[in-house]
Amino acid sequence: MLIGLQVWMKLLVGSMNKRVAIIGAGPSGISALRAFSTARDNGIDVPEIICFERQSDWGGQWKFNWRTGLDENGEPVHSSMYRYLWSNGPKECLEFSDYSFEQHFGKSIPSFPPREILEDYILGRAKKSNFRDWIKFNHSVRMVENQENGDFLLTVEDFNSKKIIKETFDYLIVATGHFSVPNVPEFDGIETFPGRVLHAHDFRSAGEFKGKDLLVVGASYSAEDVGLQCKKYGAKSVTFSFRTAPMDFIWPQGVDERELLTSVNKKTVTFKDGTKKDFDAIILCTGYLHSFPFLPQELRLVTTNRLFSPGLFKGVVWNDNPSLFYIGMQDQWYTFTMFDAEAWYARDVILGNIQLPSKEERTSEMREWDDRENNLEDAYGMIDFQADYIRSLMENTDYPKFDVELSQKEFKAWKKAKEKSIVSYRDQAHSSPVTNKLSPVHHTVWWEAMDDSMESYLKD
Ligand code: FAD
Ligand code: NA7
Repeated sequence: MLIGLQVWMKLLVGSMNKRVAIIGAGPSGISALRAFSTARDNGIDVPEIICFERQSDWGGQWKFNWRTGLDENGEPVHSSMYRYLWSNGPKECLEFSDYSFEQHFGKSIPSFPPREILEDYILGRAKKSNFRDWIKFNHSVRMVENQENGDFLLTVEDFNSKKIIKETFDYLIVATGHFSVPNVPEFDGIETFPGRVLHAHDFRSAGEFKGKDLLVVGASYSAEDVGLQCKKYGAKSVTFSFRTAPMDFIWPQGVDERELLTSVNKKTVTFKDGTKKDFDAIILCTGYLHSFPFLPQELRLVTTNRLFSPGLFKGVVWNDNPSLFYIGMQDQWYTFTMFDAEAWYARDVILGNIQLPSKEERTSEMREWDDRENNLEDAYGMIDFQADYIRSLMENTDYPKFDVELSQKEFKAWKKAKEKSIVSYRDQAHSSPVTNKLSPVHHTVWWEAMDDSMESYLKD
């Protein structure tokens, strides 16, 4: 009760002399920093902002890490990205409405860029925003305590000074991502398998599987991309194993889909349909866990990878304590644009520009989104759901408008192109909802493009 009252007092008093902690300087944390720095640049008084990032640099997942397991500080390696990763959705559908690709690269570029290009784009906007000194790198948040007066007490390990620091904040924004802690199921007999068994989180290079018979468990984005890429770079065969439903794409020769494996006996894997096959390696593309070991139970988001995040009003505000915000916790069709829309919303609640409705009203609106998700029938419905969600955020803030309807259309065209050909959807060109221009076609078809360097990609 006391905490509830204090929180409301804070929201009423506004942002003067307040402190905001952001955890994570990946794309979501960067969106939050951008939202506040934009207000600051417009002459608005903003609170003191401190962003804690446990890696040595910004970019989150997009900062490729050759390491697996633990990093140089003994922290779990964050990034799950791998060599030769090309965007799996059209870049037009993630384009910042306040910083277009054309503005960054000085020309229009094709629709499915490799990782390095997207990293350069995200960081390009960040570098121009003058907020890097708000970030404390090599700082890992270990514990958050919600104090009686409503403040958040953060315990942070500083790997530079090797010290533990404690600081209090009025508001907390959690932007730690949710594709980093692998979900690793057990399969009967897997300990007898003589080859390499790894989760997609530890996958770094398709070259390792050249000439090999590969089993990929899972039927979603990671499975599709890791498996297909291994085939592209020379795997002898790729077998996907699904739990619920096959991906059912028209696969290239040497790729097939089977029901879930039931057991492993040395090299031989048996599937639910009774078939058997020998493999050299197994990659578990079985998704990730939302993990917030630093948060106490009452502040902790507990969810699976879904569109509506339970407990979060507008997918952003912790309903039980509206001084706490999460960014980027949803299953992601939209990414950077959605993180921006969420960040602008969180910022405006903190600045007092948005007055939140009562808890009952918030709960009722959340129930509507939850019901809507539970009744979705297909991927097209999911795209519409997330587009409407972004609209509902944007109508409350001054995040520069972009053509959401066009982005929906482009997402659906992309989905259709994938159904038509999984190896050539990346050769299509999409239109930008920010500039309204149709992007050029890439000089080399993706299936034959082995060089993913920036230099090669940006060639005309
Ligand atoms: P992250 O990028 O995960 O960043 C979170 C940050 O929080 C990290 O820097 C981490 O070090 C930091 N952090 C975590 N815990 C702590 C702590 N306790 N203390 C301090 N700092 C902490 N999206 C696309 O749009 N297009 C794609 O093609 C695409 N491909 C993907 C491929 C893979 C393999 C994966 C895993 C994801 C892909 N994504 C893609 C989605 C991707 O997750 C988002 O684009 C984006 O990186 C999410 O940003 P985020 O900031 O929410 O999380
Ligand atoms: P997703 O999209 O959460 O998918 C996880 C997949 O793993 C999905 O097909 C699940 O099957 C499957 N899964 C989960 N547990 C099991 C078990 N126990 N057995 C078999 N299969 C299982 O994660 P992704 O890694 O593919 O994608 C996440 C992000 O990373 C995405 O944004 C990409 O761009 C990169 P189900 O269909 O639920 O039966």
